[in-house]
Amino acid sequence: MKNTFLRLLLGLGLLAALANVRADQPAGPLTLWYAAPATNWTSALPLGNGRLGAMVFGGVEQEKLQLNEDTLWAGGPYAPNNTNTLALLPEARRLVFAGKYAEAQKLIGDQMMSRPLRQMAYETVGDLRLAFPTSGEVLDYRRELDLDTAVARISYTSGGVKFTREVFASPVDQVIVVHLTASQRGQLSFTTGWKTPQKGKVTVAAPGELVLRGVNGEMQGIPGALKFQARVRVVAEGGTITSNRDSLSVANADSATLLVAVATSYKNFNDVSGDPEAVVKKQLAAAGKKRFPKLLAAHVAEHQRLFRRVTLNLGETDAMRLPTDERINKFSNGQDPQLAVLYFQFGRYLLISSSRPGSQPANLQGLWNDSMNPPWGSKYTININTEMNYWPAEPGNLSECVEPLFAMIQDLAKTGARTAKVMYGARGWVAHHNTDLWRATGPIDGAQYGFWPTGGAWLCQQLWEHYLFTGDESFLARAYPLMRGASEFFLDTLVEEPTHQWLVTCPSLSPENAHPGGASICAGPTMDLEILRDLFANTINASEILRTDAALRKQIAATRARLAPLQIGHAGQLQEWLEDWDLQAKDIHHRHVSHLYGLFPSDQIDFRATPELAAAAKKSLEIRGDQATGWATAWRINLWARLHDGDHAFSILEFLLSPQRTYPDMFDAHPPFQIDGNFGGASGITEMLLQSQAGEIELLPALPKAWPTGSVKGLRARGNFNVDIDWKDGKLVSAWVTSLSGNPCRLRYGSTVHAEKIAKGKTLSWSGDK
Ligand code: FUC
Repeated sequence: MKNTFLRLLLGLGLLAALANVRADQPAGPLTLWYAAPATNWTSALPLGNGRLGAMVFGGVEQEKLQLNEDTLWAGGPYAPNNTNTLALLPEARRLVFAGKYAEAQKLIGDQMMSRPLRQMAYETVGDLRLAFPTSGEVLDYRRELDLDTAVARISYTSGGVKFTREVFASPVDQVIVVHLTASQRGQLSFTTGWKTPQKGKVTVAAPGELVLRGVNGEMQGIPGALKFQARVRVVAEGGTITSNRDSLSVANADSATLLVAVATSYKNFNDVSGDPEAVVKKQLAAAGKKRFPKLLAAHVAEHQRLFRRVTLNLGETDAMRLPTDERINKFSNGQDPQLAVLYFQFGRYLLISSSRPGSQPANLQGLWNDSMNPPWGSKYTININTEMNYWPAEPGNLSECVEPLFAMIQDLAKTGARTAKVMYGARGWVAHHNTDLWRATGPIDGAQYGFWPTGGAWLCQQLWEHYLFTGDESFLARAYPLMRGASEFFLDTLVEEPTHQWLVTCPSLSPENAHPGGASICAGPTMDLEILRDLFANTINASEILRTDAALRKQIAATRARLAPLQIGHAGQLQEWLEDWDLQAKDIHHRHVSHLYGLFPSDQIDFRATPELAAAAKKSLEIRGDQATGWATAWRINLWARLHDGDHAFSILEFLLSPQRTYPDMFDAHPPFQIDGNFGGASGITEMLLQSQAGEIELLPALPKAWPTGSVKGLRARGNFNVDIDWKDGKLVSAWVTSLSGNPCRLRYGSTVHAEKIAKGKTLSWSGDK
């Protein structure tokens, strides 16, 4: 870059960077900021309103907004159930119980998987590009994302004129808004146009409006069945707007506002008859009636309604004045506790931006994807990743952001009922390790990853958690049929293993780990039994609360009692499989720690209630090691927090928040980018400060030495409590617990316990004494 200031800045490092923090541009504590434009996608800044996403690059001469709409996926409605599977199930089971695992895996892989073998991918819309005239020397360049307002800002001075860009994705007006200003009249000129890898055509619609019409891609032989439309309207103050063949040029304006609307013809997984043109026209007509300040104010108010519910303070240092990418490079120096706050709040920001009522749930990349063929299709991997996305939601006071996941489970209960019937001859519904926009539920990719029938059952855990956190009985009435259907599938498909006559899943696998039998396929992996113990308990509890299905309840309870138990192996570890295989597995450091589901997110293994199992889980964690892919690292933080070892959890957080696992824009690096690590990391930070499983609200259960003094406000605990905590010198100062349902409350700080029924709406303050 021909920019002497920037070169000096890079050369002088810290000092120059500090000097760049100008008095008129303070870096708010919840701001990500950079001294240069993004050079690649994982440096660009994410915006989203749940449905519409943008990655903002902030180039001086070329602005690029890479856009997503969350229903733009490949393919169309399809039903990939394999009609041969059912007849082959007995033979697959026979092979597994005869110890012929590799043969079972081969049979399954060759003949029992979904057709097609892969699911559909999430696709980019393309880019909105803005080309600005060549600039002279650029001074005071700054690019930032303010998490508190959900606005990205770019500013710089060129030729004595200060230029600014503000960009946001409004959940209120359902458009992306780009506002451009210049400090002197008539100085703003640019040309804008679409660029897309999709099959699309660009036309000028009305004066100042540019339309991209397209159809989605074919995949795996499933033809693209979606139409989509992206439409930008340019409004300029002063100057002129000229329509070119496939672009619009603004010349000598004072300021300009671009409104961007995108929609597809997706209505639901079975219906693609929507009219995207009608939708975007309506959205632009409505948003176009409002001036920029009004659009901005409505956007900020709606964002802050959710975002501002939680505040976290872990102490502030001078390191906060550095650009965010430099802070990530230096986090392990231990001088920047506030970066953990930024990471936590970035997680909450990403959830608000990628999952709002009415949108699709957050996928492997949340909402943000610049490719037609992203890693793992940017789908919903439900053997950990999608569940992890929602771990921070309830404790992080973003309960309504889980709604898209609930809607997806409702869809899966329909498509998965077909899979249950056709492929297993069973009642209820089943989903395997992945799903997509079309809610495919069969086993995919390969037997060793895909033939795992417990994905839907795990998702159901989120239904029960929502009830535990909110106490919402009408929600439970909606959730119960989904839980019952998931349970029924297993009532019909669990089988007796020959040695102990325990009930187990078969064939199944412990996500995606190969055991020493030369395969992943096995019977009764520990994780399945843990998930089923939860699913069955939740279904029983819900049926009691709702006073329904007494006979079924009994049957579920009898089945639950016969599930294979948790076992401790010869190394003192929690066994991952029915057999004591852990130390002979091919990869004893495997990223998945599936059998530790019982410790987190579940509470079947508890630090106090089941100390032997907790010690075994700890042993398993030690064998696995601390460093893994992004999400797997994040899971380990949560697990160590549940083991009440805050310093160990923190040391893993240091790795997660290093350049090895965090990109410059703070996106999680699997690598490649995958958003689950962001959400799992935010959850891990919460678990260090507050836990509420096992019938207690525990304050500061895993506070690391690195955070001696701080406060958190607005976290939520099971039982529908709001919790604020202050601590100093590593000790609790005071907690304020507000009961939102009037439930009994049992508080714990270390070995001190206090039980009190706080009346609904009342707050108890407690300093940790009896
Ligand atoms: C699971 C994990 C991988 C990756 C993929 C999307 O298969 O094992 O690490 O996260 O999902």
